[in-house]
Amino acid sequence: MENQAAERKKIVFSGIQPSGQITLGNYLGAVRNWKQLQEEYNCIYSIVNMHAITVRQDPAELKKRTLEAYALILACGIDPEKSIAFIQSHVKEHAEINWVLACYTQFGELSRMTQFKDKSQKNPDNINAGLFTYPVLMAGDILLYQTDLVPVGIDQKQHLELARDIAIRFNGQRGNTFVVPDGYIPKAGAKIMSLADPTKKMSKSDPNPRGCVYILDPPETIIKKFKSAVTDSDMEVCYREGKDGINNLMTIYSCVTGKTYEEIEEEFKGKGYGDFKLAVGTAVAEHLAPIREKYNALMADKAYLEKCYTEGAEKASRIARRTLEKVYKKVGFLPK
Ligand code: ATP
Ligand code: LTN
Repeated sequence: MENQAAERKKIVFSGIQPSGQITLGNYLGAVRNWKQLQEEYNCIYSIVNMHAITVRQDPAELKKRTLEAYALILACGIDPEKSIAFIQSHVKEHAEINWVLACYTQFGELSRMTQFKDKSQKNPDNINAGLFTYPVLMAGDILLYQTDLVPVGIDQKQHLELARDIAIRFNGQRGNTFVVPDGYIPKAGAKIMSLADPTKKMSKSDPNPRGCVYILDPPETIIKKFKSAVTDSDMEVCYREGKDGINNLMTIYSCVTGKTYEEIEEEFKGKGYGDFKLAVGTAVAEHLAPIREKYNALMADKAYLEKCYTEGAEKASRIARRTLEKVYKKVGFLPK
């Protein structure tokens, strides 16, 4: 029995919204780890287009971005032979489990979600019910696959804790049904800040593109954005409280080069911020160049992408269906 448990490969699930162009923050906080995890675990990754419509999206644009985001995660190293990569709306079980889980989630719990408060403030004319129940849909994504580990940036920690609470509650009331998932939040890169305002998270729906580095930005644009990154009036490249801009650049540099903060401080001792910003920009541009190339090749082969996401949805649905059937039985829905 013990052996059997040890032998079961852990399941990883994560998702990304096609709500804008994928940023360096999404990459360092999440997608980069997705690639590494697939060597060791059974990984399932989704382009969560159902989550994206909690904020108004132009339909043609959403459709285009969904395919682009799918191609981009493959370009970042997600291998559709090793992992399951699919588009959320293609697997109807996500919408179905959402209803049941919504009935196991409290209004008060959802009212405490900081992302809901932030997004309601940003979109005061469209505080829709979907935006409010967004974390339930996310809990469903995770719980449908009996997920053990969820690689996300730190901003998703609260949603993840809610998913755990919902699983524990459902298991407690209806008997063991779901694996209770754990988060997998990277030590470095879990919250990359905007280059234009280093007190704010780099976010793909930020209307100001200056603060955001997009994975598909050409090298010159990346270097230009880093050159104009907001820092401080100090001169020293060192990681210290209050130096938000420099700390952010050091984190990014460390993530793409593997150097420690001490090594970075040593490398830029006696040099100005100008040299440092150029070095970070160049390192990021070099790191992202192969991803951009691979992306362009994938986008030129739409038939291959279609084959991958169709097969991905079939594989995902097979797993999701088993959990959904179990859930329907546990809540007492009469079988067809
Ligand atoms: P939006 O601005 O539309 O809310 P987003 O940029 O926050 O989008 P999501 O699709 O919601 O991106 O998130 C995808 C993944 O990227 C999540 O795991 C999230 O935690 C992570 N992530 C998002 N922004 C950052 C960031 N600035 N630093 C590190 N990780 C991030
Ligand atoms: N809410 C997440 C996206 C997301 C997700 C998930 C992440 C939707 N479903 C399931 C991990 C697991 C976000 O990044 N904003």
